[in-house]
Amino acid sequence: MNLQMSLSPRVRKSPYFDATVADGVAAMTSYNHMMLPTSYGDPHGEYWRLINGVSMWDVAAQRQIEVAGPDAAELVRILCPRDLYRLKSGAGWYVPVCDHRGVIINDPIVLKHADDRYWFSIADADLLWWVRAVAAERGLTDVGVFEAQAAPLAVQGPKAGAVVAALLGDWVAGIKHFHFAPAHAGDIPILVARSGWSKQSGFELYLLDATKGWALWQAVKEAGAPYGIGPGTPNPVERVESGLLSWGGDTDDETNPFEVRMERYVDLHAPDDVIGMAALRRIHADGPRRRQLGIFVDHPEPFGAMCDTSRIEHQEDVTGKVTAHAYSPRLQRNIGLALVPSSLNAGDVVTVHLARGEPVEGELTELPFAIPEVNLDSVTEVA
Ligand code: THG
Repeated sequence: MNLQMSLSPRVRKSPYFDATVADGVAAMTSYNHMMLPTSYGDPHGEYWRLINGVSMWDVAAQRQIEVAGPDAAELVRILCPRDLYRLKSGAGWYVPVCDHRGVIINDPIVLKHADDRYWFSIADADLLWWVRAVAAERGLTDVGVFEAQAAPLAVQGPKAGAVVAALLGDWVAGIKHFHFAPAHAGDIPILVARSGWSKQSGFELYLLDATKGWALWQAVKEAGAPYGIGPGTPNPVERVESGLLSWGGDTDDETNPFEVRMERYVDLHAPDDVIGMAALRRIHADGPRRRQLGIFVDHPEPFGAMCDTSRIEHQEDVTGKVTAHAYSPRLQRNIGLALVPSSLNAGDVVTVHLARGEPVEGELTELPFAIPEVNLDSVTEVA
């Protein structure tokens, strides 16, 4: 197949675009109307670099919706079903932004810069229009809502801390989980945060001057060279192993936070005027219809990172779906994320209808996947 995706100004380039091309990016997707690298053509190397070493990702497509002004705090409070009054300046929180039905319409990290200034670091859905509409409908007029010029570059993996310390100084070791601080990489203004879409630890560098994408990429590459840094992308295998949610992939137009293990990010005692609160309380009281679990899929061929969903069947009338498939090199098994009726449990055996071929057997399991303690270097050798 020689299919290409056409580009136009509607699908924007990241400030790191030229640098990722120079380093051999092989595939991209569109995310928040921006190109997002998804492969450098070496899935095996990219996975193990993240697990054992350090990887750098152009995640500029994680756009920042800034909410700033005297009404900002009130607007953000109404948008988030979480006890945000406890969020401190310089920290971020993972939040399920819900509609009036309690359905997740985005799962951003909310970064608080000051009492009157916030960023929503968004997943792939247009939150800007929602935020503006809610502001207008609730009479919150003294607030600006716009896309900030900030472009995250993720540095992820067990050696990420050493690389970011080499780049910015040892003080970065003092940054706590999901906190952030202003910094300079040489003359490049950034925010440095301890966050990132992997469970291998790491940082995100928010570039604040879009003309310096090439320069920041090269600076990180140079600082990381002694640690074997290489380019990567949000990893489709590690994220399934770790059970990290991909909005729009693992969620659909009916998914609420309780179905996808986000209960701990919902405050059921939030005030009644928070959007979705009544629905969330009702869903919580009734019990959610579905639940997200991991699944082991019994298939002889190792899965590539397939985007198709697969239908799950259990005793004919009970159905669900596999929303992400991956071959886990550490478990040496095909795994996936499953959205199934709440009546199903870890240990239940189901039938999986893959996009091609005969139906196969799957076994549901808890998330995140339990990765055994192994000598990772030796696994790298055999895999
Ligand atoms: N970083 C930044 N922005 C982002 C993402 C990111 N925007 C898009 C997308 N990712 C938002 N979605 C997520 C999903 C999961 C996590 C972060 C953002 C995440 N979850 C951990 C978990 O579920 O175990 C930890 C959550 C917590 O500790 O509160 O990290 O990656 N800037």
